[in-house]
Amino acid sequence: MKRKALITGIAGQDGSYLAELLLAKDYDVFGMIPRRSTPETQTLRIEHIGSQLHLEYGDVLDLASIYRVMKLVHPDEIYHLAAQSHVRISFTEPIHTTSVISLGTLNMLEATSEFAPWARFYHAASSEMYGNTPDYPINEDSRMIPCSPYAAAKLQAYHLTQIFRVSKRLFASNGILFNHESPRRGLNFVTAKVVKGALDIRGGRADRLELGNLDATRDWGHAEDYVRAMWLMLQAPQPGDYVVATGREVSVRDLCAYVFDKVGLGDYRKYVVTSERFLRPFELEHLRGDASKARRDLDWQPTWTFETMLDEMIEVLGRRLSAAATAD
Ligand code: F7E
Repeated sequence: MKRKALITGIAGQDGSYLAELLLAKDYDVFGMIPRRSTPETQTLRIEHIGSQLHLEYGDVLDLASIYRVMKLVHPDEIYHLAAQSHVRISFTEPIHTTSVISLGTLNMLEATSEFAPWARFYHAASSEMYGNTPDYPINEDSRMIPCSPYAAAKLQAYHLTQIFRVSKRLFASNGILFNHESPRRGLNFVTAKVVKGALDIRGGRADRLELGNLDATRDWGHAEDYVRAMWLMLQAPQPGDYVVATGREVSVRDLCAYVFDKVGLGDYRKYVVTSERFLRPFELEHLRGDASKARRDLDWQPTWTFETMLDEMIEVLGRRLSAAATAD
């Protein structure tokens, strides 16, 4: 019998890589997709996978729809990735962000304990939960001091996952993933924005790039490596919480320097300007993770570096942009 996996947020960056990984491991893969006003673009990241995927309409805020999907699928593993995942936007849409993340996770946990209590449950927690913690580099025991509505909601969902682990005896794990990127990254996250911005300038479609805080640092890995960690967490003998990170910290400024040089534009300072619009009302300044526990207990380690990840983004986005320019 094939194992069955249910993924919420399957149409996002991580959902698409995870679906590919699970199909390669011979799972039956089901995805829960919310009805949106732009169905034409909603499944772009998973279109290439085709009919191997089973997609069902369902929304994490609609408990009845989750019940229906759970009863239909009878999943062995549940990967709960759905969220409003943009930190700055969580300041402008705090109630929506909090509902989708906190209540959405509670709904998924309730539905799991009601209809699939045998299933192994993965919750996509986030390094944002640590905020500007003084405990550095960050591991599972570092203090969590969230500094955005997004982070506060993730912290609640993280605790709910732990509470269901104990009170309902669910096999429920939290993956505390640090930033992870790829050519499938949304264009309003900083890595993809910088890569696209530099390519647009090189192609004559723009003459400058507006960014926010250039001094922030992040621990950036590749989404393909990070979805493998999600799967490993659900194969472990016991549920738990795991930091997933590379251990290397790079500033937005150095990200710009690398990308602008790589595409042949030279010094990024000729093109990058800072704009109030992209500053956050409360910034998380620095993030660097210590993934020793994942290395030790899950035998996980990253295979991509910051540079190889960006090189791939530059190559794939470059091809996509020149195909679009030719189509014009
Ligand atoms: O920002 C700075 C910004 O939006 C990274 C999400 O996946 O990872 C992600 O959250 C840094 C921040 O990601 C711009 O202020 C400067 O310091 O790419 P980002 P994020 O906020 O770190 C965590 C782990 C998640 O869980 C989230 O879901 O870059 N920055 N200028 C900018 N950021 C953006 N987006 N745009 C700028 O113009």
